[in-house]
Amino acid sequence: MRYLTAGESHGPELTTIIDGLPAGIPISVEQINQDLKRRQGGYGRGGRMLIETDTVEITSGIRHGKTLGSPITLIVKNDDFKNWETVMGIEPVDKRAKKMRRLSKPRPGHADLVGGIKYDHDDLRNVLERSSARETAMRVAVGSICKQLLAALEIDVASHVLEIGGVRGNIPDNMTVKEIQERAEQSVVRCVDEAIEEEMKAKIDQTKADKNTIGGVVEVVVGGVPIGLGSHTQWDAKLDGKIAQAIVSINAFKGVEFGVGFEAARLYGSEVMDEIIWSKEAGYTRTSNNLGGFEGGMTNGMPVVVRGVMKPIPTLYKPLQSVDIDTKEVYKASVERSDSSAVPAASIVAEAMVAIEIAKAMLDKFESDSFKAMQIEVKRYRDYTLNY
Ligand code: EPS
Repeated sequence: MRYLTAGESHGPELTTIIDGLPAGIPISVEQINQDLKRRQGGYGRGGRMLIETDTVEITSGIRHGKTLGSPITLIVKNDDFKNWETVMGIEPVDKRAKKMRRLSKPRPGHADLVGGIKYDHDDLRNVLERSSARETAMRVAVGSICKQLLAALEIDVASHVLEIGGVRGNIPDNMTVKEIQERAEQSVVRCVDEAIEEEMKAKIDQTKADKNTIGGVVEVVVGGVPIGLGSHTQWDAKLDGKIAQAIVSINAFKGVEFGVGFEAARLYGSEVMDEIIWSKEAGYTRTSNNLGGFEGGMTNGMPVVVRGVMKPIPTLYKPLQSVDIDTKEVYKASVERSDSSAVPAASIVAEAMVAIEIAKAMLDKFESDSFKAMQIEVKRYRDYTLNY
């Protein structure tokens, strides 16, 4: 399975084509719209989300609620486009119109300056428009389809926020994937630790009042993953490596870890490795899950546990020093409308990205034209691993 996204933040629409899904996957459009809505929410979002009501339009690849095996086209309209028709127009415009909303003062931490130099743009808006996190709406739509495929194969995906601006919550050890998802859904900051929720909100409020932004840590947990997705045999076949790329590709993400992650550097081997046990009912499992469900780049049957680190959004209402590309004079960087924290929304994007990579790994291992055949093959394989 592969997919490409297209679309500018203030252009007419976002578009995606997904290719390579088997025929017969039951798809709920309502579920996709629900996931798009989840991404739009979260405490700390800015004014743009009041303008948009993201809903998907599907123009190919699905008929009567099921995939056809042909490419699926997804469209999400930008409602804000009506305010940007001249600025984002396709046809050439005169000199005066060219200057409208032109960006010449690159914002530190954004793609503006590097993209401008690399692509020789006179207007840095040409970079901003595509590097905007608006594009992640499309990834969430693709992720929603992948989650529906995974759910039909008894694989559940959940996401939550562990930390915002240094305020960190705790997650009880024994929570199931479904419980994590249910608890996160009830929280405006998507935090499963109720004791810390108010503190996170207060941190966001204070940051907004200070005209600043904050980042955080999000976690994705996947349960029901069969043993042996990915492969130890080649560097680029390791599934944890693919997930790492998928996470760091999310706008403003700077790091990724699995299981105990960076903490492993401070622990003894005896404290980190997950001991192996066997039972007739569950087959081979582990006494702990410090390695986040991966050994040798392959899933080991324990829940996949991935965390991503998001830097603060670089667009600040209290702008930092920058240089005007026309005059080379020192200026304060341009102020664009922004969110003070998008960490809760980013957890939904991370959930989608992990779901996409797990779905791709399932499709690689259980390649099939029809979903029914895939389901039979997955069941047969699960029986095999249980009896190994
Ligand atoms: C973004 C800037 C803001 C955010 C946007 C990401 O948009 P605007 O420039 O229109 O105010 O709202 O996020 C979305 C539009 C979205 O759908 O998540 C940026 O510069 O990355």
